[in-house]
Amino acid sequence: MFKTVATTPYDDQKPGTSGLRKKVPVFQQANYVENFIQSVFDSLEGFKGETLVIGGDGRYYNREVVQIALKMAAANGFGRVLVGQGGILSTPAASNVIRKYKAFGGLVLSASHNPGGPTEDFGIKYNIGNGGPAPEKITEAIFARSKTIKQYVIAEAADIDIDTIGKRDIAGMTVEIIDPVADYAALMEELFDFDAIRDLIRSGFTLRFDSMHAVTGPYGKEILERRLGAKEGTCVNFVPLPDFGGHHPDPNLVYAKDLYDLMMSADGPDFGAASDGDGDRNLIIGKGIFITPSDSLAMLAANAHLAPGYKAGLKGIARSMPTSGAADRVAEKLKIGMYETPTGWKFFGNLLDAGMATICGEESAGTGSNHVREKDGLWAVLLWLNILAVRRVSAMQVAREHWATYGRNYYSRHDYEGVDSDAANRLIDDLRGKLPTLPGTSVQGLTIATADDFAYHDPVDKSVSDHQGIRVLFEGGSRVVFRLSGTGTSGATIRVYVERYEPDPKRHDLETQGALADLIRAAEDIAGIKAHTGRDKPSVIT
Ligand code: VG1
Ligand code: CO
Repeated sequence: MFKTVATTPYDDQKPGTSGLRKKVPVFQQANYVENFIQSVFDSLEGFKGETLVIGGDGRYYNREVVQIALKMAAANGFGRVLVGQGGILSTPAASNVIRKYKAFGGLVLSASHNPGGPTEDFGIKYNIGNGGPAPEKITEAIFARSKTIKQYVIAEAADIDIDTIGKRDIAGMTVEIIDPVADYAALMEELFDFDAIRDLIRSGFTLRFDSMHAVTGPYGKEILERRLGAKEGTCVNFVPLPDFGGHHPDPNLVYAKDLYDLMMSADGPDFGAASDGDGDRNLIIGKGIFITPSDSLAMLAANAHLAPGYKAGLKGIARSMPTSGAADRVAEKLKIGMYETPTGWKFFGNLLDAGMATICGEESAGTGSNHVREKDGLWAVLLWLNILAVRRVSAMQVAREHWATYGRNYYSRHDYEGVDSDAANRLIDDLRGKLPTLPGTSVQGLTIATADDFAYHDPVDKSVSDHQGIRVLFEGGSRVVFRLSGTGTSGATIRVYVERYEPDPKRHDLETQGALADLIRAAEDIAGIKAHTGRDKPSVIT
């Protein structure tokens, strides 16, 4: 019933910021998927007879990998696997299912916001029993194993029906095909005041939710339209497609420009939002105002107590290092802990498990809380709606009042995508070499206060993660941060994060790029992006 298959290692199965991401043809190489999944299982202990969760964002190759993973889970000794119907589970929904059914862990099949299709991206990520991405200790073990793997085990069984809800069997292991939306929707009803949101919508408040042809379509339809009574047509691009309709399912001002343009128009709805390929990111745009993800984190934290799930207040806030300091001011006012972690959700898990943080966020359109251990796009939308339903003001007013109280952190990220990897590494190495000489010097009229290579000391498990981004802080609180992306699949992406703090309400109406112009020039002067890469402007500005 089970067979052992001899294999040879691949040398490139190193999980990045969020799992292993490669082009589909790379995953389609002989034994590539099998090697990685076996390396995952070989890096875990004590799962015999336990439950595994499998689900993905529905992109191209999702269904094939679900079948392989099921057969390998059976051969490796799992007792039961829960699979989202059709192989679908948004990333936050997968996290919830792992927690709710006390699974040992889960395989999340996604390349998130990266494009999908036969020549585009695919990804596999392992999540642990708390529902969150495996910590570095495990991802490092998986990579080490993948470099020495000699064999894998798999059930010799026919593919099983993953499209019909119900219980079946594969080589003696139970497989339960579950509704991908039901458990998640039930959790949202526990956290938020659906009656208040329904009243808001009944009073004429209009919204649009753009699923970008990706996984949140069925979640948005069920929750926003069916349960909360938003009119049909509120959800757009809600049918998940294997190639996301040929688009980038990345909810930012570039790839969700239609939504942005609508929200800036006179007859646009009151509130607009979008989510990414796997449903963990959110884009929030109020009528006439884009809310940066860093600001959204701060505004949600400041108002979270208005939602039933957070009425007891927050224990603490955590943000990734490149995320703006807006949330820090909220934590200061609330007199709660504030934690600064490296990029990637895996670093929040310990803080959430230890009850040190309740809300977490990243500048890359990720916000979430202790309800799961992933960022959660629709959760952020619902928290915004709950806050607006209680306060009965516009998103614009929420933002203006927030800035008046705390000051405004102008913020932008400039990405240089598809850069030659050697050139990108040299740029970072050169920067690192320059760090000791930078403090005290001036660029573009700004004086550098400190400069370092961010290292994170996890306060819970005491692990240390080095080289998590170069930070240059200027006198007065502005800063630029440089790091290389860990989610791309071709060449390198250099990310430059730029931030200026502006306490004066009279200066809260500036255009963002203008407000950051001297810092953007300073970033170029410090890093020599053009000299290293030949690029004189970023490919994406968010
Ligand atoms: C990017 C973002 C990071 C996010 C990660 C996964 O990583 O910057 O904040 O956690 O994507 O997001 P990088 O290494 O490319 O900068 V997603 O929606 O994959 O799940
Ligand atoms: Co995502």
